[in-house]
Amino acid sequence: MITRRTLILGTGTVMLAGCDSFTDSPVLLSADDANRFLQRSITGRAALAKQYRPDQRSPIFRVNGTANPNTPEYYALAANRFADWRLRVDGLVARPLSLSLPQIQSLPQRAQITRHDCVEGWSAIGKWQGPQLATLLRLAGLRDTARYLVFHCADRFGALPYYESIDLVDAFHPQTILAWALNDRTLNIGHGAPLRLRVERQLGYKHAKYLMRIEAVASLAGVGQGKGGFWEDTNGYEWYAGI
Ligand SMILES: Nc1nc2c(c(=O)[nH]1)N[C@H]1C(S)=C(S)[C@@H](COP(=O)(O)O)O[C@H]1N2
Ligand SMILES: [Mo]
Repeated sequence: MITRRTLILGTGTVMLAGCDSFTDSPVLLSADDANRFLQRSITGRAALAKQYRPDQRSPIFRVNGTANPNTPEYYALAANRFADWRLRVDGLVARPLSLSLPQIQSLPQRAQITRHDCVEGWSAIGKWQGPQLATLLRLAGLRDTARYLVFHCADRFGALPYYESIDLVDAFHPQTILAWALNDRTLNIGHGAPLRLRVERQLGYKHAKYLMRIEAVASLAGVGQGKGGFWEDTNGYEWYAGI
């Protein structure tokens, strides 16, 4: 095991200085090896999802899963154009938040054109806009014990509420945003109005629509049926649906 690593980038040879616990000798890498090492480290979980040009957007972006939550509570919120809707951010945070849509829209914004991949076998490219989830988490102040973010949605599938969860690596990934706009228009009900998660390194079912509450938790065991999401609980889908 290498316990201490410093990359010294030179012109010809690149030295990866550190202590190998067995030999205690410095590890020397050729420039090619070093490039491979760097490439591996940036294609890990922190790597960005591919972004596309505006002209590559799909002419039609399908609506999938719930197309309208169809509950009296959601109807009332939608009837008032979500003026009374609030996003709660709570659980293991120092400062619980309750944010209106205009407040969310006035935070620093990120826009990205990405491809959505659904396990059911379709994809679509669209432009999503909203604040980074990281911005809200910094406002709320995550406690040290927090390990996952749970996204509670307004809709139900049968008797069960839709929910999803991600870990802190995805929560603080720069492309993880809370989107209120698709293709430069306010999100419609089909696509998850007023706010939905975009977690671009994972499959479609992780991108929770109709967000009501984001809860920071230490464990997923007590949430839903314990597997971290509606499809994970009911159909055995993978919790980590990386693409
Ligand atoms: N709340 C909620 N979020 C959801 C779903 C859902 O049914 N309810 N379906 C998921 C699935 S399987 C996909 S592919 C995408 C579809 O998003 P879209 O309707 O904007 O295409 O939303 C995901 N998020
Ligand atoms: Mo999906």
